[in-house]
Formats: sequence, C-alpha cells, structure tokens
Amino acid sequence: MMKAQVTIIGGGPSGLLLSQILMNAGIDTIIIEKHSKEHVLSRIRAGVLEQGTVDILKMAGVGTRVDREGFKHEGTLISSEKKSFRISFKETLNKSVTIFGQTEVTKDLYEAQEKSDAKIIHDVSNVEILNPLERRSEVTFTDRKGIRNKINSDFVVGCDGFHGISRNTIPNDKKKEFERIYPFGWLGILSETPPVSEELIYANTKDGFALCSMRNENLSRYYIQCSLEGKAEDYNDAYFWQQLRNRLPNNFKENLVTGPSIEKSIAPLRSFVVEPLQYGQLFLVGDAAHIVPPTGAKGLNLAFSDVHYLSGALKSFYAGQGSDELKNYSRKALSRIWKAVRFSWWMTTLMHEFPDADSFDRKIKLSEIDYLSNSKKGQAVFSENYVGLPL
Ligand code: RFL
Ligand code: PHB
Repeated sequence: MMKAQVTIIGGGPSGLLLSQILMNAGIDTIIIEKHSKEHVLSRIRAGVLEQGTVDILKMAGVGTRVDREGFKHEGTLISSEKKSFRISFKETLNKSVTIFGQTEVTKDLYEAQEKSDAKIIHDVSNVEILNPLERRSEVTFTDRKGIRNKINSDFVVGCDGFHGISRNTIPNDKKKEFERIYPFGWLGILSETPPVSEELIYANTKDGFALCSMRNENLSRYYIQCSLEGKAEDYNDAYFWQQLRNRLPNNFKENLVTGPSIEKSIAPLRSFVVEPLQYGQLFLVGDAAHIVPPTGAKGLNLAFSDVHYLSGALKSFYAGQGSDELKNYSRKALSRIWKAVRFSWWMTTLMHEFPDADSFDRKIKLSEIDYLSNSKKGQAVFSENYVGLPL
C-alpha cells in the first residue's frame, strides 16, 4: 500500500501542474497516468495561453521557456465573406495572449517533475476510487506488470480528462451534467510551413469555418470545419489546402504556403459541464469536469485556472486553515467555467455554419460580425473574454 497526501488521477497538463504546485508547497502527491509520457506528449491540442495562465506557470517555476520562446499576440483577425478586420487586445484592454503549444507546456512540466522527487506512475489501468466519502480515500489500479496496487490519501483529484473514470465515480443523483453537442467537427493539420499570417485568423464563410494558427515561424496549425462523418484519413492534403484557401480572406490567399501535413486529426465540438466539482474527498479539475469547443481557445486555460483555485485551497488546508476554501472550490471554479463556456459557445455559433441554418440565420450572423468589426465596445467585450477573465 502506498501513501500520499493527494492522489492525482491523470498526468496531462492539469495533473502535472497540480502536482508541481503542491510539491513546491511541500505537499506529497502521486500521479497515476493511463498512458506513457511519449503518448501524452504526442497530443497536439492547444496553442493559445492567456496572460493568467502564463502567470500561473511562472509562479509554479515553469515559466522560463514560455517567456523566452512564446510569441506575444496583441490582437487577432476575424474574417467574414473573405474580408478581415483586426481586434486589438492591446488597444481595447492593454493585454495580450501567448502562442505556446500544449505539448511544450507539458514537456516543461514533465521536466520540472522529473527534477524533483515527484512520483508519476505511467501505463496504469482499471483505476478505481473506492471510498471518496471517507476521511481517507483509497485508489486502486493495475500497474504495467499487471500487479494490483493501492494508494491511501487525504484527497483524490480527478485530472483524467473527459473520458476518465473520476467523474463517473460520483453517483448520478449527486451530480448534474449540462451538454451541447455541435453538428460538426474540426479537421486540423500541422505543417512545416510558415504561418499565413502573423496573427491568428478566425474565418467564417458560407462553406464553413477556418482557423489559421501556428506553433512557430515554420510550423503552422490550421483547422477547417468538417462533417462528423468520416475520418481524418479520408481527407487528402490537396483537399485540405484547397478548402482552407477558399475560406481565407482575399488579401491572405497569396500568402498561403502549402506542404505535406505532419499530423491530421478530427476533433468533435462539444460544450459540457458537470456540477458540483466535489464529492467528499474527490475533486474534479480540467477536462474531467468540463469541455468547451476549441473556438475560444479556452480549454487548457480553464483547466489551469481550476488547478490554481484547487491548489490554493489545498495549500490553505495543509497550512492549518481548515477546509473552507476547499468547500468553496466548486462554486468559485464553476463561476469562471460557465463564463468561458458561454464565450466558447457564442464564438462557435457566430463563426460556424450550422447544417440546418436558413438565410435568416446567415443574415443575423453576418450582421453580428459586421457589428463587431465596427464597434470598439463590442471589440472590448470580445478581448476581455478572449484574453481571459480575471482569476
Ligand atoms: P487531458 O489533456 O485530457 O489529460 C487527461 C489525462 O488523464 C489520462 N487518463 C487517465 N489516467 C489514469 N486513469 C484513467 N482512467 C485515465 N483516463 C484518462 C489521459 O491519458 C491524459 O493524459 O486533460 P487536462 O489535463 O484537464 O487538460 C485539458 C486540455 O488538454 C484541453 O482542455 C485543451 O487541449 C483544449 N484545447 C485548447 N485549450 C486552450 O486553452 N487553447 C487552445 O487553443 C485549445 N485548442 C484544444 C484545442 C483541444 C483540442 N482537442 C483535440 C480536444 C484544440 C484542439 C483541437
Ligand atoms: C491552436 O493553435 O491549436 C488553436 C488556436 C486557437 C484556437 C484553437 C486552437 O481557438
């Protein structure tokens, strides 16, 4: 039997950051992760970090590389009917976001964990949380040798993503789930080509949405709205580039440099929240508790704000200040979560074409984008949400 103060299920970005912050405070943790480190690092995913996220990484002692290598973006381009306009985060709010991939954040977190005496157990299976309502909980799992193990701890934190087991440990009559599934997905590629634009382009056309993003000067990340039927392999590169070019604003088409894709995948779009985020000694964090469609670039940022709130509450508990902050975690985190869920839903609805939309819907959409392009106040509201609401 192993012992820890906090058992963390899932070694993705949420679990690693939580462990790092708690270890810095002298709190003893064990992470159990379903996959290998290489597998976790191979997921491409997020690219945009809010200022608050960068600050959290710095406070956790993992901010050196994001500071040095991340790209500060002071605005973004929005395009409709092939014409683009810019929203300046700097002018409207004096803020910016940082382009730095989730893979890089995760790599830095692993490195910091490996330098400390963090315990991360990879390739576990059949994880069970036995008694979350007891004062000390037990988590059991099978390790890579097939041996059944048990960890006894004060708290268990579910950082095991949307398909993890933690959320399902909470009985149905003790939780409520809220969900919206969108009738399309994102087909994304990574290509070793210079980005088409210095800043991100979020484009709406009657043929669907497109997003131009990047990882560095010679690594582009592009997405196009696609149907949910079919697989990524069904789309060849030529089709992807042709669709992307077709959805770009006219003045960027000439800039597009194409090349072979080095990664291609389809992500379904979903909004999901479970309430509350606590069941006895079990707490939920990040994608285990909520999912947002990627349009607002909020998923990883929200996961890190959850970690920030929960780590603060756990530190206060171990400093002898009682469990009031822990009891408040769910309420405090959900209040920020729902605002990001709202913004991501709004931006998804505004920028995508829905299969059942009629000409009235299209007029409303174009009119809203036109309003956004002309209203400094509208742009300030966009910026405030996109760069991240205060923690
Ligand atoms: P993760 O990353 O899913 O990690 C969960 C970890 O738990 C492990 N696991 C288990 N471990 C033990 N036992 C079990 N039973 C387990 N079940 C699962 C898994 O192997 C995994 O390692 O959740 P976490 O840590 O909460 O992190 C959340 C973020 O990954 C996610 O919110 C973002 O990637 C979302 N996202 C974006 N977020 C942003 O903030 N900005 C963006 O620009 C952005 N773009 C994106 C995105 C997500 C995307 N996809 C594919 C979903 C773009 C895309 C395309
Ligand atoms: C990305 O770079 O992968 C990315 C950027 C912005 C988003 C979503 C994904 O809104």
